[in-house]
Amino acid sequence: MSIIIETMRGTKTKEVPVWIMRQAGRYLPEYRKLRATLPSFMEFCLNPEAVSEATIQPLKRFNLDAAIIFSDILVLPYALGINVEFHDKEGPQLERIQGIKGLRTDSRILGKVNSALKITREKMQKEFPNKALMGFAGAPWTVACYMVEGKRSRDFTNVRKFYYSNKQDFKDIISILTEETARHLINQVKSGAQIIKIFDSWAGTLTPDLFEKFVIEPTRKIVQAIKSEVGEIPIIGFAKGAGFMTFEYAKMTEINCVAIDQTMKMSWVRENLSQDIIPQGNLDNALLFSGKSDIEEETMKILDTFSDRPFIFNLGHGVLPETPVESVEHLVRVIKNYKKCSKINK
Ligand code: 1CP
Repeated sequence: MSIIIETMRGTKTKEVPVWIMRQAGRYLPEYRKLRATLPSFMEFCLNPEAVSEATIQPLKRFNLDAAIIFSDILVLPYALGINVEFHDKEGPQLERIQGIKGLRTDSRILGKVNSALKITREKMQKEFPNKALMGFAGAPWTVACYMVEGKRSRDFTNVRKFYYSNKQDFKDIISILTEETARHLINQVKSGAQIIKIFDSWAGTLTPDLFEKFVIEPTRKIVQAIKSEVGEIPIIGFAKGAGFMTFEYAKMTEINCVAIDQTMKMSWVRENLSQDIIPQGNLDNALLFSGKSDIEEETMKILDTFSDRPFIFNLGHGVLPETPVESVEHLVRVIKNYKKCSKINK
């Protein structure tokens, strides 16, 4: 069994498991080459062969313990009939919505993600039998942010304004997204995903009350729906920017593992996170632009904090497009040599 799944079940494994958010993507030359073979990012995401190749690319280079299916959180709104385009500089551009009228589900679109998972799982069983395949989706709040705002934003103030002036419409959007996200994730598990991750990248823009309503409550429903349909499956939740609300989020949603961003102090996480929840994180993604000794020092600090507790190493947020590949290589080496080093140090 993969050590990342063992860890998520509460076992302290000899090696610390590691994977990296956005581990497939523009910092890899082989990804840029593959991406250039398809005209748009959405066409790329809906091409199961290309997706499968992009998913496996980082496993070929680095000793990572999991692959995450190459897709995007905005494939779901696209499947609901919303026009979504990705532009290099401005980021994603979506047709804006003000309610749920006209939303419909095109299951053929999400079916492409499932086909990609099936192909990838088969390949991994042959080539990387000890590594796990992860499926994912955006959480309802974060996906609603893009659907209502139509593009990225620093703090999605317009979306909060929209909620306060159109409460029922916004609640309807969240409720449709909760149902569709649960279904999308259940289908991913049925297609071969062994771990699920739920990305709530904009969770940190909400007041504690709205955080309970739009982050905790929908995520809890999604986790329950998945577990009642497919049984016990490890689920990672990431409520980026949640700060002290992270602990309530982890407990109330019943996720197995909580991803921690780089703003949190790991000793505080260690003290406050209940023992049955596995922490994951939280190296600053920008640190990969520093020298090898800095990377090593900061990585060791995180590893030492959790040296006697199940823990998954990751960055605090996705790897940045210009990140030197050698830094990622070095990072993974430091993590994988950790036990050996600590023995030498003793
Ligand atoms: O052509 C390109 O390379 C486009 C860049 C790109 C990539 C590589 C986008 C557009 N999405 C992705 C892939 C992606 N997105 C993955 C799979 C790759 C991997 O992890 O190995 C995943 C898991 C995501 C998830 C995602 N998309 C999130 C949640 C995680 C996070 O980073 O916070 C979010 C918020 C998005 C929206 C999105 N899609 C793309 C961009 C540039 C963005 C961010 C927009 C913004 O800044 O608000």
